[in-house]
Amino acid sequence: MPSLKDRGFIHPTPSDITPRAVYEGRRELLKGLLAGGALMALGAPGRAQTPHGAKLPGGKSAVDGAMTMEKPTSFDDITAYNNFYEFGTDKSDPARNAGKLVTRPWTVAIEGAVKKPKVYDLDELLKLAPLEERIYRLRCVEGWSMVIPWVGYSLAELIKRVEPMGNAKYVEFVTLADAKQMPYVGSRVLEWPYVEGLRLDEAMHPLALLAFGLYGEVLPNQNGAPVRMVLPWKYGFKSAKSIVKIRFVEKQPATAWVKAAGYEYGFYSNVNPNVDHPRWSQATERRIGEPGGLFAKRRQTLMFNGYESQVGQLYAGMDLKKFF
Ligand SMILES: Nc1nc2c(c(=O)[nH]1)N[C@H]1C(S)=C(S)[C@@H](COP(=O)(O)O)O[C@H]1N2
Ligand SMILES: [Mo]
Repeated sequence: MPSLKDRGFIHPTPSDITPRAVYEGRRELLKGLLAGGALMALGAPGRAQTPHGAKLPGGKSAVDGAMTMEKPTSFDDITAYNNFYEFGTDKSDPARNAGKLVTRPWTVAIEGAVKKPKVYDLDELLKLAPLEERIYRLRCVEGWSMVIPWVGYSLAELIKRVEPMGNAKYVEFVTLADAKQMPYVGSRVLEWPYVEGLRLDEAMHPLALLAFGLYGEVLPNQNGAPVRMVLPWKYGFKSAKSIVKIRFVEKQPATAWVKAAGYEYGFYSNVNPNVDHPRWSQATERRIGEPGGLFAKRRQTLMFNGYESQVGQLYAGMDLKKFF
């Protein structure tokens, strides 16, 4: 099998990523241009401003670990610095290219080993359980992190209703792959659709969130509208965006990143500062939006991204170097 590099792309190393200082510089430039009213003349500037969406408030969550005390990253950073490869490989591509994604009507098909398979309409899904606010840390495998106030409910709420059968051992998430709307679907960056997966007990954990919004508003398209997963103890790529199908299966799903580079990205991909990526350390991380740009002090990455007391039991007795 050809390596990702031969196919023209590889999940970037931290040094490949647009240096924050450059990115911040562009922002300052953009602010200056806005102040001077010169934006119209410029065409497409470096940073697209995301308009605010319809309100979607969430109530207080009683789930243990649902509310980190850390300061949320700004709406502008959360919506301008994204990985969503269907829309491009630069951090600024999703904000630029996802604006026209049609997110209504939208359905999510529940299939496979369940007693009650069903195609849910988005509006039905939104009413399935009370929406909660969950402030989670998100740690990307590339070595940066954010704090995001999501709106959604535990995926377990949906799983309970469809009644998995005894042979349902894993859950597979299949996301939209529409080349007409997504310019990189068809490119050789990854195999499309983008597929992710969890063991059923991971999927049932109350922290595993089915998210519909952030900052009390419907999800911006670049953040995975209209519905996505958020798994705060795993690297960001496990949290599939723009989900169209959830399948209950007996065998471990073949996920997009494992297929692309299984020696670098494992099925579990729990945040673990003691297991390095083959090409870089996972011991520390850079918090997006903190002053200092590239030279800001890096934070220590925490085991299971700081959610060890909540999720550690799921992995009791497992060799985490082997099951990375
Ligand atoms: N469908 C899809 N989901 C995806 C991705 C993607 O490329 N396609 N990227 C993942 C990665 S690498 C990260 S870090 C998170 C980023 O989520 P955010 O942009 O909301 O912060 O989304 C994940 N979900
Ligand atoms: Mo990521």
